Amino acid sequence: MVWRRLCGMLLLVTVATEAAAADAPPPNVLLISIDDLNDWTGCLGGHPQAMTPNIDRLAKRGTLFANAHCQSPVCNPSRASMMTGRYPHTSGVYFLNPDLKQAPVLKDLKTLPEAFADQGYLTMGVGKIFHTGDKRFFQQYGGNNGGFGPRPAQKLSQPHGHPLWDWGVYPATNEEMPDWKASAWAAARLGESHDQPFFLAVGFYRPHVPMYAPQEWFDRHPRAAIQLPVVNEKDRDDLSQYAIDLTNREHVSPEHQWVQSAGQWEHAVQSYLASVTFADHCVGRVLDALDASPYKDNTIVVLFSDHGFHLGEKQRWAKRSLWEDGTRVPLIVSAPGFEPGECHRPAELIDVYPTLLDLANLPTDDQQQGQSLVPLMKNPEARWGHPAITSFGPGNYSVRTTRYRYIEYLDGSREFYDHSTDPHEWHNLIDDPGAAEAVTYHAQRVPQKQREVLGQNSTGHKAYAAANSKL
Ligand SMILES: [Ca+2]
Ligand SMILES: [Ca+2]
Repeated sequence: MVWRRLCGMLLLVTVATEAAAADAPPPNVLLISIDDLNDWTGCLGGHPQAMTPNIDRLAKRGTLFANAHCQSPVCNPSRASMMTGRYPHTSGVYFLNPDLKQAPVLKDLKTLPEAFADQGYLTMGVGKIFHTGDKRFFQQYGGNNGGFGPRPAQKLSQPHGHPLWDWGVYPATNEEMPDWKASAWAAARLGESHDQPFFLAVGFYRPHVPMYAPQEWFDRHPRAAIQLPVVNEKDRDDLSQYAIDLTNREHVSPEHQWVQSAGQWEHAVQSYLASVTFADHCVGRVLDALDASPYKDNTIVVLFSDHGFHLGEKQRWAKRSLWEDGTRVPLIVSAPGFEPGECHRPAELIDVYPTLLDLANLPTDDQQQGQSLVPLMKNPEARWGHPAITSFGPGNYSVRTTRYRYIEYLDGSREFYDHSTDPHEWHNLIDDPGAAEAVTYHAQRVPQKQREVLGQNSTGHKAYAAANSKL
């Protein structure tokens, strides 16, 4: 009898605990990825004509990490790192291949959506979240809907070079754009009733090349009024030949000299701005669907881009650099119960995984190499001893702190920039006696253990080999 009464009491306690948990349902997660978006957003101010009203409104309701950086300035390693919580120098995935499942260090790890699935979440994805093969990682996957999108029979603006490297007005309608379809798919999922918490990831392909978008997005950025990025013609004079080779040789992006002489600089900048505004509009369609849903007040929203992009700065184009233009990314985290804010402490994309575990009250993972950003969401001025580390092949590292950037290359050449006086990183202070102490502090934060390069033959592998061939 006593035993039966005890069982009855235990049952009551269990029921009561479950009822309490049901009162505070676990938060949903909406993860929004934008491919190759640098700091040309309204909220980051990287270009005075950037027009991103939807990203800006998300920034106003969350924490804008205004000093956030990728772990690699290339899609595949950046995303493999973020989605597993391991740095490229830990995994050996430094460049466009191999896939994370081919890397011995990563292949058995739970990726971010899989970690949520393990905890009872419904995981859904659409578009580009991982570099490729997204459907492996989600319970429901809405497809890539044509990836980089439809292309005209003939290139519009750059007749030579890589098939994706082009820009201009194309196609005629928004409905033909894969990002439009992805936003519709995500909006439909947000319009459904789910009986478990969800993790929904939406990956947009623009502004990645080809920088094509319908006419209406170009109309928002008239070419005649386009402002070019500020370029200092003497900028490269204080760089090593290795730094120039690493970031220019064997690349598939156009030479800056060609872009200028062909009269295409304004057009390419316009096309990037138009592509960004289009992608932002697709972000808005998803945010509108969230706001119209019952999930509005119980969903964590994270928006990020996988790396930066040069449009002529340092007289070069595209990604694959360790400079601010190559590493700085938008990163916004909006979560129920947190005050909006702006944080200038260095944040890393690798921090997103542990941050989301923390915000969703899921078990922490000690093997994660990033840090939960929750302390900075509570207090953006909090002390923070974690610089942002970016690599581009073993031996090539950038260390970004609140004020400075330190770069160290495989050949031993180094750079040091003070962002409080030099936001464009024009003046290399590495030999400035006044900077010596700060240089030492940063140099000590360069990773000491690093894996060999995995994979072969991608643009990054080739640029790395070309720079190293002169050593
Ligand atoms: Ca990318
Ligand atoms: Ca310089």
